[in-house]
Amino acid sequence: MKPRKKSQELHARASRVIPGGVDSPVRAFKSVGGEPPYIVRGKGSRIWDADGNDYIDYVGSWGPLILGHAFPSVVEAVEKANRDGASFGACTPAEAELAEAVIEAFPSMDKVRFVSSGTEATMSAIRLARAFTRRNYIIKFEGCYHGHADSLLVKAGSGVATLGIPGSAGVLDEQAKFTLALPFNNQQAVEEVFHRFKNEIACVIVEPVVGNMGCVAPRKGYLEFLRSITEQQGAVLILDEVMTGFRLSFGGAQELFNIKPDLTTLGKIIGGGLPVGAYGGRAELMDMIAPLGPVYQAGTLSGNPLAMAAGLATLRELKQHPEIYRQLEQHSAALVDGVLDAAKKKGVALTANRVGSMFTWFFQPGTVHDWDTAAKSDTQAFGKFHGAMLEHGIYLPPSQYEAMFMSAAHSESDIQQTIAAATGAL
Ligand code: KE4
Repeated sequence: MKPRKKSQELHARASRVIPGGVDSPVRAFKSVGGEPPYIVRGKGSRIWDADGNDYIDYVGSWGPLILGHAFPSVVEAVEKANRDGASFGACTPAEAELAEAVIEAFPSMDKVRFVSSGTEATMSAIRLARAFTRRNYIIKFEGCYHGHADSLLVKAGSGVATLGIPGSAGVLDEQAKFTLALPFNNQQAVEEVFHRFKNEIACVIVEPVVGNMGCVAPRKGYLEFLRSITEQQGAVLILDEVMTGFRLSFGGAQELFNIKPDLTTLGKIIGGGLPVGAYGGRAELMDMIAPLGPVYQAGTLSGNPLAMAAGLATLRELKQHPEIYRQLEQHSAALVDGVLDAAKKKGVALTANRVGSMFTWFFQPGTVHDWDTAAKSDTQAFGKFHGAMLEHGIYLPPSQYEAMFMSAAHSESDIQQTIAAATGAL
């Protein structure tokens, strides 16, 4: 590993003109310490930094790159589209093509609208749910992240307060109080709030498998419970599959757990590395969206040709090679178990959660099933591990509370190299 001198110079330059030198906070490495490598190239399972160091990458742009970096058919599709013009702000054939592919994979959707980020998707889905139900309150869960719209940057009030409080400066109390932030995997908390706010709750939005407190799976029956109570109470169930869509299976978590939501949000993989988000669901709701109905939502680059081309090429590859999901399962299981074994041999307190190719090692002895248990992790120990793995050429998400991602490009030898590195890093 060469000293990351060029990355340091680049970070000093960026920090003079961009807040924290980053365009998204987690990239600043604040929660693991040290300075971020500046990435100049990716190919397959690897990325290279400005000093010529290469790393086996388990971030994969936070989920989109299920095929690996610079996948040939994705690169070609974007290059071809670009030669015909990057954006028109007009109707183009590729939008319906990608919409049909998404709807075929997600039968809970009659219609889908493309936007340019997961944040736009969840923000729009909540606006639609409020319009459809004519209700104000929304339920989200602590540890789940749905992007940075004001109504979602909210944390749980203390104890009985229940009403949300701002999770960021600049979010008004008046906005936050309509968001009820509850513990994940806790049915009683949801029942109590639906009782207390009878006929006032517009929707429940949930990551069906959480990636944003680290990976946390729903307890058996939990998603079915959310589906039935929202149905009984006339609330909209929004499955935020920005991370899990096309990741956990071609039909996402809703296929894996056989849950039919009213609305689904997507992103990441459907853009193949370019900016795309989407929200979709029953026509009864989606036909309320402008220009058909009273719910306004718009976007200059929504459905742009380059992003559509990247998404279509990615979904085509996944559809033509379903064996990819079996390989992702096998490689992810081998890696997670290999590192757990190494930790056991060294007497390091480590637990892991994994669903398919999303996984997290938590530096603690317990089991992690919600934010409170996740937060018991030793983040210092994680930071040390992260830094040591980086020195061994392994690039992990720079936070204990993020999921890791396996791609179809990761090989057996990548897995073995990573386990060997972890054995030294623990
Ligand atoms: P974006 O606005 O970042 O495209 O999507 C927001 C979002 C919505 N829903 C889920 C389940 C998500 O995971 C995300 C974004 N994920 C994070 C990674 N934990 C993006 C990384 C970042 O913020 O830099």
